[in-house]
Amino acid sequence: MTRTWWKEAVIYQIYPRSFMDSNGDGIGDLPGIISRLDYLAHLGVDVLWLSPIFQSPNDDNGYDISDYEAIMAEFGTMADFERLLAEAHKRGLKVLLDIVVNHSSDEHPWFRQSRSSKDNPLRDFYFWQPAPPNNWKSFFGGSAWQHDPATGAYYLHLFSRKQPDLNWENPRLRREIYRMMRFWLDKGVDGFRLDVIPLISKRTDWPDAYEDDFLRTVYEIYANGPRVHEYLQEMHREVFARYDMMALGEGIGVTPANCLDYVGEDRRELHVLYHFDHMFLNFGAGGRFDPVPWKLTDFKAVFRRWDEAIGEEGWINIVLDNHDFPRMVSRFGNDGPWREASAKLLATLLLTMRGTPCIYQGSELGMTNARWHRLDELRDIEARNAWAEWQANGRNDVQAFLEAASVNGRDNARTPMQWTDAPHAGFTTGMPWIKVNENYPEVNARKAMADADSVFHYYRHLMALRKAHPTLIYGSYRPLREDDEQLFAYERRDADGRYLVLLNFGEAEYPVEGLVPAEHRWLIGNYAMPTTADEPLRPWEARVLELDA
Ligand code: TEU
Ligand code: CA
Repeated sequence: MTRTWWKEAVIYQIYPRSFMDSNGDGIGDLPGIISRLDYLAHLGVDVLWLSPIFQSPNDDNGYDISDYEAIMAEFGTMADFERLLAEAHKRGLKVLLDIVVNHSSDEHPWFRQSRSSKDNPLRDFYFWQPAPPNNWKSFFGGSAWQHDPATGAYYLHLFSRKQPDLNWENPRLRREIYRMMRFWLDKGVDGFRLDVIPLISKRTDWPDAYEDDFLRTVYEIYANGPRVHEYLQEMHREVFARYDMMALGEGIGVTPANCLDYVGEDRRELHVLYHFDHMFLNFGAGGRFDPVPWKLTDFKAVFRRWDEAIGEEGWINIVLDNHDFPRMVSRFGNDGPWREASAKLLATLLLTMRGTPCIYQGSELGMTNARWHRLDELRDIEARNAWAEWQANGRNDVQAFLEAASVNGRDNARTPMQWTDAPHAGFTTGMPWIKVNENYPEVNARKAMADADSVFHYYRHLMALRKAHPTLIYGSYRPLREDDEQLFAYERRDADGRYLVLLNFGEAEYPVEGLVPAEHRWLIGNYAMPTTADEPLRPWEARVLELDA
């Protein structure tokens, strides 16, 4: 197991649109991020992952790119970006760009040319069919095949109609992508987060999808296509191998069975990936807007399956929330009376699990889901399309939809970062593009930084602990009491140390008899150090103990 910076780093994901607005237009921007770099350095993270900052019509908030080598006008200029990169590097912060190469925007010049005529030289940069060859559905609802009047043909889009899939079968397209990647790495960017990268190889025999099981279709048909590893090995040769960089794949559709095909050190493809198995646990048959209960034993089993699969051969990114999922404290914790305790407990899981942790903006404050009271408050295309689909299926219960959106909608993670108790939480002096969570007077960075016992400072202490005890990075992972529905407990161990992590996922006290060896030292926790060795775990209590090796 080689030791590298990207295994030891803690990543912080910024959703630029909602992070900090510098010019009062209500939209976050690059100068806004620059103004908050000292905050991020103080927090103690190492790598910034910026969600897409490239030119885009923002149909899917930047995940629909119309110019891969220009900065989105609303976010600023290339000069702003170069200043951000220099200022970040000055503070020892690395920067990953989020690039979306499975699809472009339909406003990209490539697509404008491709759709213009059947014999345009760029026609085969995308997938065109005379008629839909199968029943594929988009992640955002409706058919994945869109009729285009200009040539009377249909093009493929696994996401929105404005996100046509790029045709990776075409070597000229691939060469263009690799050149673009080198353009950014030559500027000093430290790596990429590669959006839905397991989807880039299509099954061009166009087999039918599973009508009533979208996730199975994603795992078995959309992802892990016949040439995906050929493309990634070529990408590694043409791009990654030439730089000291991090290639972090969004591993939609990857399983414990095939993860090493993507991140095995000998594969020379990706360095790290994150997976979705625990993130989809509460998606019912109807997907995100059909939330179902989840069990802690299933949640724990995901971590064990993935740790066993990755073993000593590969590496993964540990994620508990991001811009595509509800806030972790609302989803896996308790955003009521135990908000701070459970936010710290989840931070303990995130930062003592084996893998590179990723903190999503605002998680360090214990930010929560918002309550969505009206449809016109929702901004996410996935939500808007889902509501249209509900109505098309005769479901007009707005309250039920808003309840589902409040539990599982992506907008929950996209409400503005809460900096102070000033209007709009200090995010903007204008009208924010999306509403601010009503709890910003209590939940904000200024208040957290002034409170030694805040979630913010707990994250700082955990990151310092992780750096001081590399066993928490590289040590083995051994789960305990896997069939317990309240306790998440595990050991981390190697030649340099042995640690026990105890996480009480509930309000009831939990006895520690039989769990804690007589010889141990309490290192950190979200309550004061226990007064006796057998003190039961208090509601939502997290404890990290050092044991004799
Ligand atoms: O996400 C892909 C993805 O897996 C999520 O969109 C999720 O599966 C989906 O929301 C199901 O409910 C990436 C980006 O992170 C996301 O923001 C983009 O919308 C998507 O790709 C298309 O680029
Ligand atoms: Ca702005």
